[in-house]
Amino acid sequence: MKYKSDLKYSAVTSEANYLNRRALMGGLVGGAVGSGLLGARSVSAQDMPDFEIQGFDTTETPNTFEEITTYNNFYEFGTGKEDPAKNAHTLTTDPWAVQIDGLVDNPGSYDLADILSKVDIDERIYRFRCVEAWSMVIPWNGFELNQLLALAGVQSSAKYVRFETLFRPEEMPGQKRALLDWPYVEGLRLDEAMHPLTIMATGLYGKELPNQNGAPLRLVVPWKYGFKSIKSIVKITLTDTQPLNTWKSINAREYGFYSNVNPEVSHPRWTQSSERRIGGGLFAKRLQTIKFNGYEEQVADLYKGLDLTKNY
Ligand SMILES: Nc1nc2c(c(=O)[nH]1)N[C@H]1C(S)=C(S)[C@@H](COP(=O)(O)O)O[C@H]1N2
Ligand SMILES: [Mo]
Repeated sequence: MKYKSDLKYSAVTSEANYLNRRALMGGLVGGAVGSGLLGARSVSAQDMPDFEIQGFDTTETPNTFEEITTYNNFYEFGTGKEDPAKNAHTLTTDPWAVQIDGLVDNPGSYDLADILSKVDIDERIYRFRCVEAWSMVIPWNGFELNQLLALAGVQSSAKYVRFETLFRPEEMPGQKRALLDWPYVEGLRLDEAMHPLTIMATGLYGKELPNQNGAPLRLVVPWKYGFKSIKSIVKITLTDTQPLNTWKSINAREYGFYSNVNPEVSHPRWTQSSERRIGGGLFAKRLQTIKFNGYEEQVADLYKGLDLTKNY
């Protein structure tokens, strides 16, 4: 699927009209969101991002290593965007094992080194969209989660996959505070987990995954809001019931289970129709947010018959 670059003349015209309408509405919209996350500046025109997905990769220029590793969400190391880069060096990531249990034929503790000897590591340049309405483009290294699930042997009664982050407050100072219910938990439906876009990342820019990005093993699901992409995973459970993920457990009105990127469903406190690309500079136009973060062609089939305004 292409964006912007393949727009026909008629579409370009309608985009210009759209931008004019936005400009006219600017004052009104600016007032309406004045107290929210986007309130600091009045609403400016949004750019349609210029990209296509070729194979697995977006054609957009990736963010720099510096940007990707110094602007993070990892509450185990603090709630500030710069905290994880400052604090996560305390985490011991070797040795590392992942407990795989529940509805699998081969439950047990899987040593990470052993896992890595049995899977295919690939590079994936993915769009990444946080629920807070910022985005990046990240060149991950990793393997498809379906390869790990195949090693474990998923039983036919399994419908969901539940993931847990390490709980080690001595090394994860944020876990000493009752900020979230620790450990951080996430979940996917089994078909989402088996999708070839869903990866376990082990690196970025061809280097080992920095601790602040979820070393040594983190989930990446590029069509969902960033909080689904759980970091530093130590436990994977196959189950027949929908797992309760951490952010939904805290505030189910604001954060759901599916959490598919959707510009049409606003967060109760801010719009999801646009996003700020990290590294774009202070005066960059916001980018339009794309349904399923640009991966609609690849994943829309998973949600046939599901009302995504209710199942957010
Ligand atoms: N364990 C854990 N995983 C987590 C988080 C967290 O706080 N703890 N934050 C999530 C959120 S909100 C986002 S946007 C991404 C950020 O990933 P990045 O820092 O590698 O860009 O990690 C997600 N995974
Ligand atoms: Mo996020």
